[in-house]
Amino acid sequence: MNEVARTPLASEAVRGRRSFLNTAAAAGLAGVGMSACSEKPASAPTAKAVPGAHSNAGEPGGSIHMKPGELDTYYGLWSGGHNGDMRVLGLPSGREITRIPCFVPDALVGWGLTNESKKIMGTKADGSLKYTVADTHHTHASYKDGNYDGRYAWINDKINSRIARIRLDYFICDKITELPNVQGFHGIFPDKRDPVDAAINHTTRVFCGAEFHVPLPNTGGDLDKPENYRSLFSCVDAESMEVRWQVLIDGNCDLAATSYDGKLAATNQYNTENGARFEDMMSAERDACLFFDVARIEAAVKAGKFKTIGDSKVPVVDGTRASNADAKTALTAYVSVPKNPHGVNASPDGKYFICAGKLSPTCTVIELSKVLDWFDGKLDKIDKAIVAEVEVGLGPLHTAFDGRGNAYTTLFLDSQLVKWNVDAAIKFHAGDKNAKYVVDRLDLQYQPGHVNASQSETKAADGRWLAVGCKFSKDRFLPAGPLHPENEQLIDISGDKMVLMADHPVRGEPHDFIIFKRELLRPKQIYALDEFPNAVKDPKESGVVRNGRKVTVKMTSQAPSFSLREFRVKRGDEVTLILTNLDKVEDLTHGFAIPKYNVNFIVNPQETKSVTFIADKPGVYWAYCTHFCHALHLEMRSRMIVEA
Ligand code: K7E
Ligand code: CUA
Ligand code: CA
Repeated sequence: MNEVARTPLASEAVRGRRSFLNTAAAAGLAGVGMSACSEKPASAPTAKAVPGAHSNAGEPGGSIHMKPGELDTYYGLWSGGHNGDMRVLGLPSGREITRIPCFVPDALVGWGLTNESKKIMGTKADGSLKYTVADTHHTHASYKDGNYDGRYAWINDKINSRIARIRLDYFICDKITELPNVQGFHGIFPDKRDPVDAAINHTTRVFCGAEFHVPLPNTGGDLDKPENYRSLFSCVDAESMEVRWQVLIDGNCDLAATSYDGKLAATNQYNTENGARFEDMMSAERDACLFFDVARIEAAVKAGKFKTIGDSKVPVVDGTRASNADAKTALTAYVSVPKNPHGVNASPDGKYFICAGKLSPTCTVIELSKVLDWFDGKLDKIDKAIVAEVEVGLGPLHTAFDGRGNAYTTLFLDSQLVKWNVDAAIKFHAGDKNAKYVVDRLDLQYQPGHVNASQSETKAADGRWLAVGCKFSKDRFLPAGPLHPENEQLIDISGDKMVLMADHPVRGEPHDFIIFKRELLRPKQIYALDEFPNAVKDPKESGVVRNGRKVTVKMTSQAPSFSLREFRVKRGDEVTLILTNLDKVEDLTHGFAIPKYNVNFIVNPQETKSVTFIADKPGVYWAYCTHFCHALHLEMRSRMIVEA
């Protein structure tokens, strides 16, 4: 009887669900209805009464566990370190969603194997890749009105002085530029608006600092004269990715930052000594934070006041101390900071640049308006732009912000995160010894490097989440041999006290990352055929075209088959195979592998890729789809016949 009694209730529930779906469909929201897993919105307050039924994700103090099917509220773009890629994370869960290959080959997508990716990466005369190693550190995204606009992100390769651009519509690398005449290219930062044209309120330049000194040009001269080695600060055009100009400086560059008004770029310098040996680089008591007046530099370039170095055609202006002593014409300003500083970060209110001390237990706060006063001849000494220099702990490296006036600095030696109030630090520095600027401290595991908070480097800093890249994980994860992962820790900063929420192992070594609201991106999930000039737009265009020993094989894919069941070439032919995936269904990716020919790549919906190889081994080769696509995925093949 009980069963019978319950039946009407169950069918009511079914009817309720159906009618919900129908309502949604009627309102033109069928897609939303289909993906919703309950009649109640996930954030319905009543759900909280049921433990475990609601993730609380996104609420202060809430869980960061995502229920199955629940999407993260933030994107994280993480540098992939010496894996040479960029990683995309969902936050607050910390789930890795994808990796975007840039500087080094990637076997999943065929990056470094396809002709299109090789063209972006750069090849030698024989067609092989120019570089297969990289060391990515910093990633930053393009701005509009002081916030991310979802167009591009950039990432650096320190080893080979390259900067890569990521298109954030497709999450792919589309350009790589190698900077001339520099080594140890480290910090990058996009500008946030134009210094002159007020109508340009978005990123048009990316600034790049070079850490190592080299002979200029580095072609065999001055080998044993380190005192002649120099370092350059470079500006890359955000659209063309050409190097616009470079500045010859005293000392080196480390990290980079830009002002919200577009007027200044900055870099911290730990080696103002121009030392070539360890001890020399630490001999001076104070190093510098170096500011660049972007408009003046570009005026100097326009006026022809530059030289070029070696084979490079890039204009190089003189930003050395001796040539820039007169504030009213200076291109550069050297603000002194305690010895061997690390990161420099601009506060989201646009007022301050903060240099972390590294070897000094301090952070130095430099006021932007005072630096501008110096350039205008209104401030007699540039160091008067320093409005605070306060002790925060041992080994300060990088600083993030919450948009509520607090800074969060990693302390590498103390293995801590220190939360400190910038206004209170300024008051303390001005003599108010009652001003308590340290708000909170949190132990980290272990030895933190970069730190960033959600939206921290934008005007929309929201003080919600903060992540720290810990350089050592030691005992935090299951032991898996001598190589330990790094420990990315997630911290809730929405309250007065910082709360450690999660440890995530990551493969070494991400260094830097940014975290921003998911609404800022509108990624496309299907390519446009027109993005590819060589697209095979119709299966009828498929076939083999011979031009002497060069053979072009055109093919399309539509689950579960390739347009050519077989194709014939002759031994010794140079074969270029072009494959367009004509499937338009989201998530319907195919692979294409040829045994013994070292070929494997994938084509996403409406994407075209090509590979070129010499058919040097006669025989039958079953080219097959490597990416699960259909119930008949295993049958999805083409037969390459190489005639002897
Ligand atoms: Cu501190 Cu390359 Cu930004 Cu590493 S750098 S942590
Ligand atoms: Cu196509 Cu698997
Ligand atoms: Ca130094």
